[in-house]
Amino acid sequence: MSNVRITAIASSIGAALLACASTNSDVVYVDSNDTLVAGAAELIDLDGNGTTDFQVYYGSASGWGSFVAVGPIQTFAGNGVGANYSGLYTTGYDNGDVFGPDEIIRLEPSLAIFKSNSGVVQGAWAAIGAEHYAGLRLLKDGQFHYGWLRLRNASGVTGMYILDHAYETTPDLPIMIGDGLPVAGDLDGDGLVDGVDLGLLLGAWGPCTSCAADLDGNGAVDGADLGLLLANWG
Ligand SMILES: [Ca+2]
Ligand SMILES: [Ca+2]
Ligand SMILES: [Ca+2]
Repeated sequence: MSNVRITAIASSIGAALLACASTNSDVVYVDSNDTLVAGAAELIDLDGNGTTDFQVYYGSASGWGSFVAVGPIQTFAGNGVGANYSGLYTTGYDNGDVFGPDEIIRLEPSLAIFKSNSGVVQGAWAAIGAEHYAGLRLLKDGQFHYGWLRLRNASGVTGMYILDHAYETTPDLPIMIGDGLPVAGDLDGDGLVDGVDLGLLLGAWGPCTSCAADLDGNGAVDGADLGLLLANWG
């Protein structure tokens, strides 16, 4: 495909979608990429103010086996996590769900996943490869803020990853799960997928290891990556 044709395609798509482009300026996003370590808690400062708000803990207990629990730091009463009715399990939300005051919110840690000594694995993240979002409620300056925390189960209880998290800076406003996520193809991170990003992708065209424009991570910047970029144009 020639660059001229690519530019023509991009221009037409861009013209159609530019009016639909939206930014999530009220949502603050953090890419964390932490691996849970046995016996340790990963600490989450949801609003980035230097004070830890939540923890994700990977531990074990007699009769239960291994578990991963998501919950607030206890000293901050009011912070909570979206959980099922009993509060035992962290609710696993998916991209596009809404988390806000209408959800069941637990003020103590709840289990994202647990593996009993008999090998039974339960929780929203039980399946290998499962990726969901926990809903977080933060009490900040006397008002509630809602956010999300994305967890991936790569290899069972022992292979949980915290990918990223985000929160809505407007108090009392429900957050759409996944809101704030970077858009694939926004290579310069300005919140738009446009001609600048297209230029960066084309400039990196060809075999390329660990480069940002290799959107599907197959070791080359090629037509598949161009398709992903164009799909998110705007
Ligand atoms: Ca904080
Ligand atoms: Ca961009
Ligand atoms: Ca690629």
